Amino acid sequence: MAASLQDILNSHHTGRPAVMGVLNITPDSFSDGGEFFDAGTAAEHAAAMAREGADIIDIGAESTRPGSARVSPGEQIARLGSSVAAAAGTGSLVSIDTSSSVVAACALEQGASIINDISAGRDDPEMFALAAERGCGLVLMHMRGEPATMQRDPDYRDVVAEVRSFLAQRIAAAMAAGVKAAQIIVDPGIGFGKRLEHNLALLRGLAALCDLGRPVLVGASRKRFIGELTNTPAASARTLGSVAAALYAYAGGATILRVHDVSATCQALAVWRSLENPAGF
Ligand code: HH2
Repeated sequence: MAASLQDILNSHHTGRPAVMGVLNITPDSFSDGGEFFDAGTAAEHAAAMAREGADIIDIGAESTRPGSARVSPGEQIARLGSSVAAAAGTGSLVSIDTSSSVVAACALEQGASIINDISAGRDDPEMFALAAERGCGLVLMHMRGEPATMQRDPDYRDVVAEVRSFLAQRIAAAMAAGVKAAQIIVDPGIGFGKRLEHNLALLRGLAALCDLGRPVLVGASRKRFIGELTNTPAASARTLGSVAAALYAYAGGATILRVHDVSATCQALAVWRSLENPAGF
């Protein structure tokens, strides 16, 4: 059975993994750009991911791949059309991947229950007030710089400590604006202003982020570091590497896994969890 919002927000206590399936309604996403750009195809893909076991469908109308340009709130809303309502009708939860409070408010009206803000409330000063008022889930993600510039020679002294301290600060800022701790999910932002070694260090160091006391979301699926490690240039051919990264992240404490390949990830998690919990069998 698909998880409730409360299940997701408590998943760091229960250890129940939640699979978040990606639905990009964009012409240019690195992983699946253009594939789901019309309303009918988007709704079908949402329904397919729900059937495959997605607890959450994460809908975005702005690509955030390195070098991508911004998309205005009006254009994001136009691209979304009725896809949030269609995805909410599948029985999965819906998260809206946007840094704009106007787009987020529109998606919440249509049935979304989580705001996935890759800017962690830095792009739009109204975002925290909206999340506070609506009591929805709120993903705060780490990003160095902006998508347009973030891969220009990113450097850290201690990437895990710096990401942890950034997320702690953003939790404090959200709470100062009235968001409850219990609404918040944190995310190290794999691939956002990070080189290969930074991504690997963060995946190895998830315990430090779990220590913030909130569920940890990891989005490693099809990302460039998997291509670099395996010499797989085509993002769509990175499923097996993505599943390995998702399992490793789950074993390291992440309970929300943002993935393109829902069925493969759910199958891998089912086997992993059965092996981990002999009492259940
Ligand atoms: N990654 C992407 C987009 N949104 N949100 C969170 N919380 N965490 C992530 O790691 C994350 C995210 C990038 O992946 P994708 O949506 O496939 O590509 P694009 O940004 O090009 O649409």
